[in-house]
Amino acid sequence: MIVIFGLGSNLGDREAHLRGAVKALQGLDPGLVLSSLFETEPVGGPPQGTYLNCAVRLETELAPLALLSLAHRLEREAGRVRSVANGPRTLDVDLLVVGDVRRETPELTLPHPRMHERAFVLAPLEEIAPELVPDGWRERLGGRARVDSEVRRLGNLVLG
Ligand code: PH2
Ligand code: MG
Ligand code: MG
Repeated sequence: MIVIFGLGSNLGDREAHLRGAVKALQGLDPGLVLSSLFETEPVGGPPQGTYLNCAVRLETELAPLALLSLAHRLEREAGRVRSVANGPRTLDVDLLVVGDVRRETPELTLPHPRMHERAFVLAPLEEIAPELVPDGWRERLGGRARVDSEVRRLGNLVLG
């Protein structure tokens, strides 16, 4: 199944945290597709530094809850400490889409319920999986002046 993860970091060596997560996910699918890197203004939460965000697309048959555990493990490995909601974090790994799976359970809702509201998710998603961005959502990326003030494309994450 096609799986999409959204990745974000706004604490410490942001690129290194994202790089570590992408490399670990390459273990699941060496053919993983990585979006550009975006610098984005924080949405919600307390005042905090800007984020680096990107998204990956990969192919795997792992079940949704196994993918969620993997996401949490990667966050722990990056030293993430959970304190305030939407607060600063070394690494955030969000499971956005797992094939055609639709589910709504306390531990996991798919597709991610707020992904269509967030330019920091939509901009990378549009690059790696445009077929998953319905036309109605694409309008959010159309108003360039507004979107450019929230997300700025930096180029590629260097995996080294
Ligand atoms: N993640 C959040 C809350 N706010 N803002 C930006 N720009 N990027 C994020 O990844 C992000 C956020 C909660 O996960
Ligand atoms: Mg998130
Ligand atoms: Mg998260």
